[in-house]
Amino acid sequence: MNLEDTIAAIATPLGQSGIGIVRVSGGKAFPIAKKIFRPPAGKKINWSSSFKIHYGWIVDPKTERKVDEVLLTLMRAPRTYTREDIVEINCHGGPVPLRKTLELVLRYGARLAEPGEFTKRAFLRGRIDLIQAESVLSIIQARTEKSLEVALNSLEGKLSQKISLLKEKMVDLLSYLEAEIDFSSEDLEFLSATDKKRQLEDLLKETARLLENAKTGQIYQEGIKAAIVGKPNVGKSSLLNTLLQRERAIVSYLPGTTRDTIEEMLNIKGFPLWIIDTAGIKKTRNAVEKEGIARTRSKIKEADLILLLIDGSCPLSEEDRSIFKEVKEKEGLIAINKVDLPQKVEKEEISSFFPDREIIEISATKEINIDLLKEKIANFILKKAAPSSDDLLVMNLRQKKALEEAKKSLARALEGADQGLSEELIAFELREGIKHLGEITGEVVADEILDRIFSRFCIGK
Ligand SMILES: Nc1nc2c(ncn2[C@@H]2O[C@H](COP(=O)(O)OP(=O)(O)OP(=O)(O)O)[C@@H](O)[C@H]2O)c(=O)[nH]1
Ligand SMILES: [Mg+2]
Repeated sequence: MNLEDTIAAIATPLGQSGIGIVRVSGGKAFPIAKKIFRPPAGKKINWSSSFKIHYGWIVDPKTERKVDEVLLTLMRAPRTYTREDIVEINCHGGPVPLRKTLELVLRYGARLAEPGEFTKRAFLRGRIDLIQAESVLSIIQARTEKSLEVALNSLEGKLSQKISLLKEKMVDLLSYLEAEIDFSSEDLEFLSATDKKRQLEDLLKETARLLENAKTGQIYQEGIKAAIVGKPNVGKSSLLNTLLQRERAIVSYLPGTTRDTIEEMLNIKGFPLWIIDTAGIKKTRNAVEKEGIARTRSKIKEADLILLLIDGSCPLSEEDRSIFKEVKEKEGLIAINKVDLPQKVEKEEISSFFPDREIIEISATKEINIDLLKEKIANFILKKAAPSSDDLLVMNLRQKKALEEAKKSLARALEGADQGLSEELIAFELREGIKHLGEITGEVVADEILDRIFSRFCIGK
């Protein structure tokens, strides 16, 4: 990627919309705009102005034919998204005016931007660090208000600050160790052995806390998975439909209707909840049903929460009992469905099997106690994602892995200090830890990793 190029892209989705934006960034952005933009007759544009919006037309300079009526925004470096000159052209939101305008921009010296290249430039030019760059993607992909909140925290630099602070402390400690190594012949001690250990312990604790906090943030961002599980015909698909308020899954009076698992997102108090409808578990020789039930079992493993559904209108069967055993180890809620019908189910037996679990009585089709069920699910999530006094932070897998590596280095350094190993060894581990923290913010990061990160962005961002 050449930073000297001027890049351009359509920054809005292609389709019919109110407006669509062509974005241009780089040294040639203003000269290109001058070439293809015409203000209304008699008006002049002050091209050295910045953050000004101008009304006019995009024209093809070869023929002076009008391409679109636009608003042109001029933004001068360095106070821009990429720290380069940026021109944004607000066209009418149709694919033809947008493509035609982009074509002209490319003809006069820009090249098409790669996915995420605008944000990559913001990072490479030092306006934001890698955490902030990645948070831009999280903001675009946020599913609920809570997901957005944690992504915005990262964009603001709250996670970056925490990581930098941790790193500074490690660098401080490292400098003491290095001084001792340099002056080892003079037998100088800059920091007592106890102080070193204490500092390492503190650093380790802080790292662990950050990781813990990020786990909560992850629930805010990615949500949790809840699988509706039960024997055939208890009303699992009906419950899914009622929760979603639309007829997503096929419901029928025939047992064994659902064959494949269905996964949909529900916003519960701002948390994304992935709700999974599964095939009813039973003994079968039918190959398709067997496959469906195998999928149910793998979803049970994957799920954070099992919503065990029991049909209240009939007595418990062996099928119910064997499902009880299958889900006993997983966290979950129990709901007795079809309370609108005469009840035959043995509630006592269920409570004696699950002594710590509350049982909710619902009707999926008559919509009885559905809000209560949602409330219980929300409580379950809140218990898992206990808000801490700190800012909510979230890390993606890449960031988390690097922080975990840093934690391992710190743990080894502490172990070394405990065993009275040489300063060199402890210093080595600290240096490793610092390197891993640098990977998170992007100070030391390989090109392939950067490419991988930004390729997930859309073009024009
Ligand atoms: N009366 C009553 N009938 C219900 C209720 N919930 C579901 N049903 C009926 O029970 C039958 C089975 O419902 P489904 O939602 O298809 O059951 P399922 O658990 O998904 O069944 P499988 O996909 O076969 O495992 C249908 O006839 C539903 O209309 C309820 O709350 N009350
Ligand atoms: Mg079903």
